[in-house]
Amino acid sequence: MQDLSIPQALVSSVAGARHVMVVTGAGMSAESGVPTFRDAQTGLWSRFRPEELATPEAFEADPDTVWAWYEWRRDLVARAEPHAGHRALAELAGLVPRLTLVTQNVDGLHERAGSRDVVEFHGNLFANRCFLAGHALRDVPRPCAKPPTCPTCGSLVRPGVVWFGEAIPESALARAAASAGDCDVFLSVGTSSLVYPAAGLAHLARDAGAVTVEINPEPTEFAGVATHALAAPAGRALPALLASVQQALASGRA
Ligand code: BJW
Repeated sequence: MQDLSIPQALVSSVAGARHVMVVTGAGMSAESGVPTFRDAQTGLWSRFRPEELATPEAFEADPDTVWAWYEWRRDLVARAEPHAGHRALAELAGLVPRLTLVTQNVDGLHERAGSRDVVEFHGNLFANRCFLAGHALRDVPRPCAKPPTCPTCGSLVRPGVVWFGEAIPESALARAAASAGDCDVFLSVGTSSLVYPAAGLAHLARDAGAVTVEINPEPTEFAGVATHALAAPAGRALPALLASVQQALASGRA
């Protein structure tokens, strides 16, 4: 594989940063074999559009189908492994004074790669709660073909993720917004930059004066306003960035 050249100005910004913020999206997990959100789903699920399954209205209308889609994704994620890009982010956190990692992904791959204190902006596939009262149910035995009922209130159990039209968990939103206003380098990795409020974080950081970076093989609209755009997959760009930052720190060039 050809080496990816990282702009020296970007390396210096990261190596000298006080606070690096990273927001990841579905493209971050693509090289682990987890399809991006808008990639065609395979097999049984190819006739459904994810945007039409990830809503409270879809669950109310057909809970069994929506639950089965999430069970299929849980199986897929349980078999997936973090890749070199996930590991590079975990390692980068040890090189800079502060790194805030916000993920829109619900797959837990950052934590499995060693990242700590990850802000799960859209929840987690394995954290269930009941539909009506939000009672938390972490340990639903699997496999589980149909949504179980809540032992406390009897309502159906749903995946603990944030669907379209639902609010982002308050603490995740507050931490992410505060970090975006405080960071000096902001990396947007593997996201279409279309789904709000997550997509707004990059603009918050840019308006507050951060150096902004997009890593995406298919540049999005944000690439046009970012300080740097690396048109490469996360599994290649992040290890290359990490190696350049390590080199700069070792040679005192930060
Ligand atoms: C690679 C790669 C590789 C490939 N390496 N890259 C402002 C304007 C208009 C609308 C709105 C607005 N504000 C809010 C809205 C409404 C809505 C919204 O944003 N709609 C837009 C579509 C327009 N937002 C909401 O509804 C949010 N809630 C909200 O605003 O609540 C308000 C409220 C307040 C108070 C009370 C009540 C309500 C909630 C959004 C929740 C999104 N949830 C989902 C599902 C999560 C659960 C699940 O997984 O099932 O989150 S939707 C889906 O989109 C998922 C993702 O996290 C999210 C983002 O997708 P992402 O990551 O960008 O993935 P893709 O697939 O789109 O793109 C992948 C990218 O990777 C591509 O660019 C590839 O090129 C790239 N890639 N391989 C690097 N190897």
